[in-house]
Amino acid sequence: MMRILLLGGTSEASRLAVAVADAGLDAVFSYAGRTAQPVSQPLALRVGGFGGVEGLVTYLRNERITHVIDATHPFAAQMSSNAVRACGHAGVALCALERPAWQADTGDRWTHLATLEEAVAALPDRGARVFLAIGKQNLSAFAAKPENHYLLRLVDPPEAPLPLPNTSVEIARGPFDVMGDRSLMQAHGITHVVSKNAGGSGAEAKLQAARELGVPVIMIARPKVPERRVLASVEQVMGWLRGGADHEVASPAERGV
Ligand code: 3Y8
Ligand code: NAP
Repeated sequence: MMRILLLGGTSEASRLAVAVADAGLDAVFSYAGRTAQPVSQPLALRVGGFGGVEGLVTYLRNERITHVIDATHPFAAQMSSNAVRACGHAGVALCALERPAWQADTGDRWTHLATLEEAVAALPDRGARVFLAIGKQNLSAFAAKPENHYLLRLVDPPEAPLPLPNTSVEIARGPFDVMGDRSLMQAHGITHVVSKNAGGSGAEAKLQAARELGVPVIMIARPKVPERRVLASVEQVMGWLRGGADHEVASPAERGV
């Protein structure tokens, strides 16, 4: 009897949850519990970590999960890695629903960097007005350059003091639109945008706004995650679920690539 664990937290996960609910499939939607009021979902909900790989194996067995869909964010590398290991250990089918990385377009002024630390190093030492649109978890790396002004966009008001002295804080949950991001960046006289290569449409507006304003973008590449079957659309995932976990879209390893 099919029972699905949907690891959520992205727009794609929310769209998939609707398709899974509409198909009447037995599924649980999982949030990490990073935000105070995550958007509601049309599936049974669980919130919080599982307790590492072992905790996830126990959960999969206790809840008789037959399929895991990792629809988390491309930067949620720890969750994705745990899912690969736990599903391998528990013999549960796994696929990832992942949106393609953004590609620079003509007129874009992007600098591609591999890590957060390289992004900090790429900023001026002082005098820049930086739109740090990377959330809350990675702000402390930018304390290495305290003499810039940082515009932070956070989902919830910060509970602890921020690790940066010169900040403006915008509390907002995406998805965002170009008009809004453009006027936000103009209002704050932004000279640089720092972005993770999240892909998808929910966070893309700032890149379009930067292009229109001629503002350079520091683009942080995605972290590596272990090999697993990756699907690119809700329809492909539904096909995978209908077709049974063991055939349909073969994983790259199965295709010998
Ligand atoms: C808790 C669930 C949906 C999902 C919406 C997407 C779009 C809007 C854009 C910017 C970039 C950022 C951030 C962002 C976006 C979507 C998507 C996306 C980026 C929520 C959500 C949870 C989170 C966690 C949060 C992180 C933070 C990252 C803000 C809900 C709203 C910056 C990623 O305060 C914190 O601790 C926030 C932490 C992880 C990255 C970070 O390191 O701080 N997302 N975001 C999920 C959970 O608990 O499991 O609250 O409703 C979901 C969404 N955020 O259903 O419509 O699909 O990407 N999320 C980034 O891209 O860099 C904002 O400001 O331009
Ligand atoms: P992460 O660093 O990869 O994961 C850290 C730990 O958080 C995991 O080991 C797991 O704890 C727990 N966790 C993460 N996602 C979970 C989920 N969906 N359900 C249950 N537990 C989860 O993850 P993150 O980058 O903090 O992302 C957390 C959530 O925010 C995810 O749902 C992700 O989709 C969403 N999100 C993240 C970003 C981003 O930029 N990172 C952007 C948009 C949305 P245990 O080890 O205890 O199981």
